[in-house]
Order: sequence, then C-alpha cells, then structure tokens
Amino acid sequence: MSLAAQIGFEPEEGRGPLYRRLEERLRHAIESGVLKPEQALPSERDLAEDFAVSRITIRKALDGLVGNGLLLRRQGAGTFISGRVEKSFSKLTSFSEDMAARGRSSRSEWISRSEGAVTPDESLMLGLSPGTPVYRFNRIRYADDFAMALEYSTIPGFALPDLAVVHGSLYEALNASGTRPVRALQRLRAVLFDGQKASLMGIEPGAPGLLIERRGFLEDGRAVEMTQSWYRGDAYDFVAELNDLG
Ligand code: 16G
Repeated sequence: MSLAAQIGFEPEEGRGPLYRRLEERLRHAIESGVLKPEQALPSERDLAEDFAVSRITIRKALDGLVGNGLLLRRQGAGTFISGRVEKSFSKLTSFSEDMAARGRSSRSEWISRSEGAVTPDESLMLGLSPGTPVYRFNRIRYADDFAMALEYSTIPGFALPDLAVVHGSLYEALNASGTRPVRALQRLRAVLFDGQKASLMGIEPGAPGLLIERRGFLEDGRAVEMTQSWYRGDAYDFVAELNDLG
C-alpha cells in the first residue's frame, strides 16, 4: 500500500498550507503507531509522486518532523521514523523494563560473559578489596531489532550464585538473588563511538553517543553494580524532573 493511502492523506482536503497538513498527517501516523519506530521512509522523490505534491512540500513537511525529533535523517541511509525513547533519570529501572513499558521487545547479544578477580578500577568503584571475585556481563542491547546500546556490567561475586543465571535481564537475576539495587548514582557524558564499539553497534565510527555510568547500591550501602552504558546519541532522550527546594 502506498504511504499516502496508509496514512489517509488527500492533498485537496483541509485548510492551511499543504506542507503543514502533510506534516500533521505524518505526525498523527507516527504518534498513533501506524508508522513504526525505525521504519524507513521512501525517498523524497517517491514521496512527492505518492502524495501528488512537490518535492519542496515533502521536504518542508519532513523538516518539521526532523526538527522535533519524530524523524531522523541518517547520512547515506535516508529518513527513518525515530525510535527515540524517553528515559527518566530519576527511576531505577532496567533496560528490559524501559522497553517493555514502551511496548518494544528487548534482547541482548553477548559480547562476553566472564568471572575473575576485581581490577583496581572496579575495586575503587565498587568498594571491594583486591582479589574479590566479580562477574562481568558485556552485551549489545537491542530494542526490537535495533541496536540501542552497549553495556559493560561488573557485579560483585556475592550478588549472584553463578554466571549462568543472567540470560535475559540482569536486574531480574539480581532480583531473584535479593540483590537488585535500590539506589544508584549515575554520571552521563557525551562521547564518540570508536571503531570497535561502532562496529559492534553497526554504526559509523565517530558517531555521537551518551556514556552513562551507573553504580547501584543495596539498602545496606554495599555497591552491587557498576555498569557503563554506551547509548546511541540518536536513540535516547534523558528526562529529569527538577524540584525547587526553596
Ligand atoms: C539499564 C541500566 C544498567 C542496568 C541495565 C539492566 C541505564 C543507564 N543503565 O540499561 O545500569 O544494568 O538497565 O538491564 O539505565 P536488564 O535488567 O534489562 O539487563
């Protein structure tokens, strides 16, 4: 079915500038889920033909949707429905929960899964003495079939019975062991994906990203997680609610 038919657009119908009406129709189709996250749009030339409008009208309508984040232009690949996810900075949720809350399925691909003795850096971050055993879980995180993030987690040995208990969600495994964090500190930084990380994610080397470091703690104050999450810059909006203390 053509896109025009799918979203029910008739150039002669309605009032106001044509590009605005087209923009509104497309917005509605994206927000109501008729057009799906990560779906590619046809080229501007094909859209102009399909919608029976000029390419300038198409371009102006798309510009408006790119401007407010509903569409993404990827160099050399075309225009896509944005798969951006809004993530609250004040809730201690897991990737799997975040995706489920948005009706998206999540899965992971293992980069590696190992156990060993804590490194000096990890021992500082987790407050563990040298030699303490830890588990390391390194994963590519997918929403539907779209690579959203790379995650490198270190979990102290006391928090899990063994490596194999983490197959899907890490937080589910921690929860089952009674060691899911109840509090966390997070630090966020703008980064560029280097060649190796970019190739794991299937993106261009040098693409912008967000690095979030989370340290999670138990009720008794012990650190139970240290995770570095490398999110695609075009995939997440981090949202925080601020309260005026005065
Ligand atoms: C999120 C957390 C990460 C945690 C993971 C567990 C951020 C920035 N990071 O990605 O620290 O380890 O969820 O997800 O939110 P899982 O339970 O689905 O494996």
